[in-house]
Amino acid sequence: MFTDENAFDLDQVNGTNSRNDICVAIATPPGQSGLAVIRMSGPGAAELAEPLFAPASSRFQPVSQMTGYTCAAGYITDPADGSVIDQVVLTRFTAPRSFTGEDTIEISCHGGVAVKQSILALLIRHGARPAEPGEFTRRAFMNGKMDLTQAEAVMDLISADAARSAGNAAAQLKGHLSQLVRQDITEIYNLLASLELVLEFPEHDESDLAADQLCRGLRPVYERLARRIAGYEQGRLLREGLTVVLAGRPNVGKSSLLNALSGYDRAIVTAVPGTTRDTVEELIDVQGIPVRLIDTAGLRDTTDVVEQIGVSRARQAMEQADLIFWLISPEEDLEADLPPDLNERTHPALILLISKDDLNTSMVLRQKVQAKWPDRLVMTCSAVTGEGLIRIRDRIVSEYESHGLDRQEDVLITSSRHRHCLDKAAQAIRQAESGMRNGLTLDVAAMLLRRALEALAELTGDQVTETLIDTIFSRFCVGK
Ligand SMILES: Nc1nc2c(ncn2[C@@H]2O[C@H](COP(=O)(O)OP(=O)(O)OP(=O)(O)O)[C@@H](O)[C@H]2O)c(=O)[nH]1
Ligand SMILES: [Mg+2]
Repeated sequence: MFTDENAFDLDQVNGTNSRNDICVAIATPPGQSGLAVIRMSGPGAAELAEPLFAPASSRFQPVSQMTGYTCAAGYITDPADGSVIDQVVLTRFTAPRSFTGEDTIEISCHGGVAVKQSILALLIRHGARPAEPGEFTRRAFMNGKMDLTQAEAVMDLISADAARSAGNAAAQLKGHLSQLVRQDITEIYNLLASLELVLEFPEHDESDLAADQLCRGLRPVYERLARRIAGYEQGRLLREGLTVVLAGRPNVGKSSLLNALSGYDRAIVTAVPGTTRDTVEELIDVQGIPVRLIDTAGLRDTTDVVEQIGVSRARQAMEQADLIFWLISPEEDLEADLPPDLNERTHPALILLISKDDLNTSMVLRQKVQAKWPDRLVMTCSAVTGEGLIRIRDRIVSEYESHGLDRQEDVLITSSRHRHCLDKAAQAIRQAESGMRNGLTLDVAAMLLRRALEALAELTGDQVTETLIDTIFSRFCVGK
């Protein structure tokens, strides 16, 4: 039950809605917890908090006189009637040394829903405004504390499900992506500068030389951009997870394998063929890679309406899969007609997985299966003994890694926005380069380079529109 604890009717709130007023929000997740943090940022935040906070000891300074990075224990009290709302620890950050770059107060209070709400309401009554989604990060960006890719990384970090995704977001948070892109920007600028020199002083007539130099200079820039774009596919998988589908005929052990891989009894397992009637999805972490593992209804012709829907969902899941394990059980009659999918299917990443290896028939079966489908990789496993599970995980990892073209690249492009900007820049550079070889005039080449620079500046946020900023930050949660 997630109520929106930060929801306030904006009409009730006095004061302006300008971007540098004081905004406040509960920064910790909704619901009950041991502790919660309420965060308030904007010029005058300390003065606002001062009359509402009674320090626990006379040794503590009044809030407005506390120095940055210090905290004080005390009580949040309502001056209207002197009632104590909660015992808290208040931390002061002074501008510009805070996350947002503004004066910031953080109140660590107890995590009861009523307590958090009362403190939030009190601060709002005394002049703060409920923060919009992502407003704290937006302020940090506006105040030059971080660039756009770093701000986006903050959000990725919050929503990262697996260690590698978090690691990549953390690298972007450190600004690695922008650093790389800024190197490209500098190089393109230098090339543009020498080009414009020739354009401005045509009497020197060095245009042939300039064209030659430019072509040679642009090639490596283009190649780097292209490499980064190629890394997007891997970055996307890191962000959205690799989709791995367990498919096969009824009763071959798909659900049992899902349970074994996810470590708990997620899906129902019975000896009755046709147990699973819908797709069952579980997000698991395989060596730091987020994996959407999907168990499907066993494929067979059936008159049962519910099962029919399940079968068509199973086919859909297979179509969207990055990797399919097609399970074959030793109990299955190999000579009987297998679903036509398997014969005709051209999914590049379909692996034949002989299940129930503990039944001890697999060696012969394996040879038979391999003979029947010589082009496919054949593996074995048992959900009962756990045999083969490590190989399955390793296979998932190598599938993931096969999408990565350049492993030296230490930051992956994960956002489609970034990819779009890189695409635009790379295209412009390529046009300039190939155009110059075919007699493109220098001024057109210069225009193309400027277009590439604009696209890259949009990526780092050095040159963005208000609308774009709004779109990006609206994806954030309130309190961040
Ligand atoms: N011996 C042995 N039995 C298994 C193994 N995996 C599954 N089984 C048994 O096979 C039967 C079917 O297992 P499920 O996991 O429900 O198979 P399924 O492919 O999900 O079946 P449907 O959902 O009906 O398509 C159950 O009785 C399981 O206990 C295994 O590795 N070894
Ligand atoms: Mg099942």
